[in-house]
Amino acid sequence: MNAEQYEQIRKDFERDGYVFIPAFFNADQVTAVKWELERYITEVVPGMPANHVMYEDMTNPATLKQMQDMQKYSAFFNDLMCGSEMEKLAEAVLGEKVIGKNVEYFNKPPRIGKSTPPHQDAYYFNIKPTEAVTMWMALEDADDENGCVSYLVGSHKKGMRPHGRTSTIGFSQSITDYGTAEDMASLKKFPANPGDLLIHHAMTVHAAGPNTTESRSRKALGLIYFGESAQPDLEAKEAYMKALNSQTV
Ligand SMILES: O=C(O)CCC(=O)C(=O)O
Repeated sequence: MNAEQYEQIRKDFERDGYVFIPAFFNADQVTAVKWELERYITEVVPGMPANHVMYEDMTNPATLKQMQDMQKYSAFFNDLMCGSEMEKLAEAVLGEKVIGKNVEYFNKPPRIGKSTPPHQDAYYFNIKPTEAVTMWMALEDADDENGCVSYLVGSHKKGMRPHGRTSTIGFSQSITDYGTAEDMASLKKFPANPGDLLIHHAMTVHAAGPNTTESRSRKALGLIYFGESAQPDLEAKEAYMKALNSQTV
């Protein structure tokens, strides 16, 4: 990618709060990620702490839906996040040096994959300023039937929305006043093919539908970067923890 392309991406990100880059990864790169994922699930997952691995149905390993901090257990995923093209992109959109924080796995198993509640990542991050970005890499086709990601265009400039407890495993918080006419007017869905990349700002409101298909999963990888200006916001963290502990599911 040349300097002009980076600049265009930065401008689009600044205006809309997200960027969609089709075919950012080629087929070989997608295959390499999927291979590592398979190895990881077989060899690493059995020894991972329970809070880093989530299932739709705890009693059924085939329903694996989410994993956290995969960079800590796999040099491959660490290299994908640190010193990589993704890191360069994160720096380009935030306009500062970044620190790779988390490599995540997002799957929606067929039939039972639940919707991703509308949220802003910054609500979970508790940082000030809220300079952070999430990269979402499609590993399989994602569409309306199996739960593609959607954004509210420009929502990164409209402040933090109120969040409340959900019963969704892996996404404990949902925007409580989501769905206004203004929201619906700015809603944009992003069907994606393997290798496509979505990048969103930590303040961008996003969600994804459930997987209603009979046999297609919806696998994706998420990479989170904080800008180096982002510092822990202890006040926000305290409020978040208080809300978390006081709300009932
Ligand atoms: O994959 C999904 O359904 C949601 C992903 C997400 O919320 C994120 O990448 O921040």
